[in-house]
Amino acid sequence: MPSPGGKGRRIRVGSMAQVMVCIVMGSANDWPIMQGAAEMLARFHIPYEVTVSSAHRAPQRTAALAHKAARRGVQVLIAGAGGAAHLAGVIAAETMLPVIGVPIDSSSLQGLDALLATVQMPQGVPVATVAIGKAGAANAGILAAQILALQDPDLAARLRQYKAELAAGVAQADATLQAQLQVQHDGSPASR
Ligand code: AIR
Repeated sequence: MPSPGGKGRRIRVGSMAQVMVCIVMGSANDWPIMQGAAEMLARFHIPYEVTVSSAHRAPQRTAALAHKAARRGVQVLIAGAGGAAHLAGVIAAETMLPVIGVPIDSSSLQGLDALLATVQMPQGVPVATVAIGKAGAANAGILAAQILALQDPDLAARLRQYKAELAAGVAQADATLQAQLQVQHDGSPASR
């Protein structure tokens, strides 16, 4: 797994030349959370890139990134930021590509600020906002995969397999729990 890109550089991951998803973070310090999105994209064999841009500290870089994304063949943008998290919204204002926003719990308000800043977009400029933090980052990767799977049957099959594994995990957890409860029940004085 790469570290996030430095000045003007983007780390590109995937065997195909064409990057399909661009992960943007407000700070390199967001990477431990946003890595969850990258891991999901890698799991589904989706070529992606990772870059840092801040809606506040580098507004021109952010706007340029959003403007160029579609021309470069990117199909989905994932934007993660903490605090006054306007990154996803600013990117959504500058592109017609779908934008998924990940609120990062990096501030003293533990991500509630980022959630509200990301989700409360005005009518006309949607951001698909996921949960705060790690689960949200992973879900952003899955949601991007689901969007791309509309045009890619092989990817859709990989997603179906993932969902089947999720369901099997729940069934397995239940079987383990039932076995534990049975042992407890058989060992209790009342059942003897
Ligand atoms: N941030 C950076 N520019 C605008 C915003 N909202 C966010 C980053 C990070 C937090 O501010 O996304 O979660 C703190 O950034 P840093 O670089 O100070 O650690």
